[in-house]
Formats: sequence, structure tokens, C-alpha cells
Amino acid sequence: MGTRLGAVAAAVVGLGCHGGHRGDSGQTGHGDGGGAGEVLDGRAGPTDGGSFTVSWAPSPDPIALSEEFDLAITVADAGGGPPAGARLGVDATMPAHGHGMPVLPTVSEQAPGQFLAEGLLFQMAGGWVLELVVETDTAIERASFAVDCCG
Ligand SMILES: [Cu+2]
Repeated sequence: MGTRLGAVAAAVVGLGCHGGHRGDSGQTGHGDGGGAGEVLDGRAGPTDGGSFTVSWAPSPDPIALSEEFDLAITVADAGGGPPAGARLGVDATMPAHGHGMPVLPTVSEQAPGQFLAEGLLFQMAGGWVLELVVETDTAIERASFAVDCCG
């Protein structure tokens, strides 16, 4: 019985994701600065508030399906140098499916503005979105990148 219930619950979760639940009513700015998630292509770009530029490179490259990989990530401020006291959050999701990775990556700062995220894993082929969140004492900004797994 327990197993059966588990299977039903999983199916419900899958269905529930279909409509999406971004809940961005009332908070979305039109024009620039909308936090609802512009997804960038490539491996470098600005954060949504425009204060920082982030770039990333996977290892191994290319990323392989269902194999752990690391990301080397560089964060720069408007002047091109490392932002003072910046912290970095790293996550990845499949927005079309409403799920994330089965693992929680660990992020460490290797040098000012240079971060290493270890232990990411894409367990499904398809369209992923990598989310990098830069937090300083005065700002929290994010950049989202489209990552196709795995080609
Ligand atoms: Cu998926």
C-alpha cells in the first residue's frame, strides 16, 4: 500500500507542475528590471539588475547526462572587478517539467569573484535553466541561462 500511495503522489506532483506556479502577479515590472526571468543564452551575461556580469564554464565540458559536473563561475561588478563581499547561489531547473536537480551543489569562493560550484547533475535530457544568484550587502540579483542537456 505504501508504495502504491507513493506512486500516486508522484503522479500528482507531475500534473501539478503543468500549469506552473510562478505567482508573479503584482510583482512583475514591465520594461526593464522585471524579475520574472529573462533567460540568457551562452555562458556569460548581466544579472537582472544590471549590477554584475557573470560567466560560467562546466567541467567536464560538454556536460554529460546523469553525470556530476562542476561549474567555474566568475562574478564581476560594473568596473570589471570582483564585487566586495559577494556570495553566490547556484541552482538549475527544468521549467517545462517543474523540477530541479536531484542533488544540491556546494559553492565555494576560490578567489575574489571566482567561485566553484561542485556536484551538479542533470538527470534528464532537455531544456535546463541554470540560475546564478549574486548577493552582496546591498543587492541580490540573478542571471538565468538556458542550458541544453546534453549536447
Ligand atoms: Cu525534466
